[in-house]
Amino acid sequence: MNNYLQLYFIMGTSNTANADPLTVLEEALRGGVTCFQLREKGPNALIGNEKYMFAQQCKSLCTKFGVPFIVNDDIDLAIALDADGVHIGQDDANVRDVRNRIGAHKIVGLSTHTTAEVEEAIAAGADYVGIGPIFSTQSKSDAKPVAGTGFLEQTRDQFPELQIVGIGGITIDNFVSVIYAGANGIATISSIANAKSPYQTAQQFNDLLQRQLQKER
Ligand code: FQP
Ligand code: MG
Repeated sequence: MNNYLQLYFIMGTSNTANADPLTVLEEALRGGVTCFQLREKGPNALIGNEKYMFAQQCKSLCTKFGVPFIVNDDIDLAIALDADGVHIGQDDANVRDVRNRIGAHKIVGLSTHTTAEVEEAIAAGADYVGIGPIFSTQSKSDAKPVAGTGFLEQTRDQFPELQIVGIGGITIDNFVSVIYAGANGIATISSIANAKSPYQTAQQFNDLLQRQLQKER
């Protein structure tokens, strides 16, 4: 699971317009996404047993493709499903508590916006940090102001070994600058979830990412 952050797909049932979310996920996986985060949020989000059932189906698709299945925010759900990990923001939970609850071998990701947060993420044993929004995004109504690649670059300079994924408004046309800034990978909702062909788009991302990451080495 070394390069699992490379092409990190995030989705919930409200992100796929008229397409069936499980079909979109399967296509994205077929196209080569390297990690999946279930982010079931928003006005029409599934809850309770429906959320559980949907999450279980997502997990089994991820397992079929050998891709880590990460749950956004909902630690209980992650534990109930024996998910591969969780992603939390600064206001969601405490990384040390989450780590204690889900276990040493699970993936814990944390959103960070300041150097102090990055230092704490490392100290608390987060596996990776999410940095963004790099560009402007429609996918998150309470997103922070656009940050560009500056903070990511600075974080990479300070912490050469840290696993970093860039997020927010990332597309086929702009992701190169995010890798160039030092990200291990990019996270996206809409560029894949809303693509005409999630399969082709994921594949295209993957090809170009591979090429770009090779150049960096
Ligand atoms: N980075 C990533 C990842 N995933 C995310 N979900 C976020 C950042 C945002 O808690 P948060 O996390 O600030 O907002 P929300 O819970 O609404 O997503 F790094 F994985 F790409
Ligand atoms: Mg959150």
